[in-house]
Amino acid sequence: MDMDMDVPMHDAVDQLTPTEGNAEAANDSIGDEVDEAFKDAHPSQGAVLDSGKGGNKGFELNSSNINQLDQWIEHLGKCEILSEDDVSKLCKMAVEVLQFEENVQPINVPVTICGDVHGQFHDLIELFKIGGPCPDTNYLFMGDYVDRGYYSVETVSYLVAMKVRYPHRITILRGNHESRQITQVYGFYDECLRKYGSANVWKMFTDLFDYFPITALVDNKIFCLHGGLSPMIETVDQVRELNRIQEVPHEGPMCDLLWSDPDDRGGWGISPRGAGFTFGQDISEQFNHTNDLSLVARAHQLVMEGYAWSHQQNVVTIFSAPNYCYRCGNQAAIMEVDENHNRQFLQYDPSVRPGEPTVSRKTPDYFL
Ligand SMILES: [Mn+2]
Repeated sequence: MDMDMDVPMHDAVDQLTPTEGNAEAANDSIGDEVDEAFKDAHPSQGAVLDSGKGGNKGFELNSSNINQLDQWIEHLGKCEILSEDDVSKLCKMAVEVLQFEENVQPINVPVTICGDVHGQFHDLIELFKIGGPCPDTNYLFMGDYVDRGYYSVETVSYLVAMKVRYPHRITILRGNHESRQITQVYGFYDECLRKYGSANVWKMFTDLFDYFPITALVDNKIFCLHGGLSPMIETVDQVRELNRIQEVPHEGPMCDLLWSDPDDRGGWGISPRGAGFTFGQDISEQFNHTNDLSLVARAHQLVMEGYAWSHQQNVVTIFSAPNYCYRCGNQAAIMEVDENHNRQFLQYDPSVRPGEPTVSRKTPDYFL
């Protein structure tokens, strides 16, 4: 396989409008049950976004729910799913925490910044071994918890439970896969059906995804998001004005923030993904200058070393799913930012799991 660092494998590129084989999978997965779920897919518009500066008013940790959350986290840590009832309780708690977070969630250093996980639960556990356990280490995840891997349910349940248990120690942004439409094509919907026998848990989580913050700002210097920049967004303040509590739109600024990619070509370009844009170094430099930023940190693209700089270090891509899709042979990485804003990348390989497909990174002898 010949893979450039900055270029995702062709067949690993997620597209808004799937073609060929993917379209077939989509048709298989969209049943009546989902149509029912879609009818009331939009949450009530009662969420008050700008009143939460003082903290999470809607949900208070107490000895009772701490105990419950700790039990769930222990259970999920063994890669065992929660009951449907418990997922329902967890998602209700999580809404009460996430609805008070901001579109541009402020974060302090030190923090460890992570990219795509994509249902690779055992590699997420490896990530916490490499980076240190939460809450001892502060974490920022930049989306794409579900789809592709075999354990989307366990992965997103675990991260949401950690978020509710340690709301000031872990931040979970929304990726383009935290969406009703995309999860019906790339695996999470089918996994929920398989593991729970109905789409109820899928609906609970995809309703919850609407509340995830879309960007974060580390010490006012590192702007973090899943995809990239938008031609409709010149300032960070413009992100604060968006109404994010909705399904990821097919176009517009919120869509772009979750879908765009940096590119070697200057200016704005049409994205091969069918959503978002490509943006050049001139765009990144202007955005960082306008907003007094040192860096845009984003995820969303497979990079073989787990991280990759672009645009003369105006943009960094972080990808935290090693051996993506159990076959890409890539390393994963996370980026530690310390109190003095020093950055260090920690790379890691896939965790070894008996009985699951593995791909060696080495070229077999018979190719030489
Ligand atoms: Mn993505």
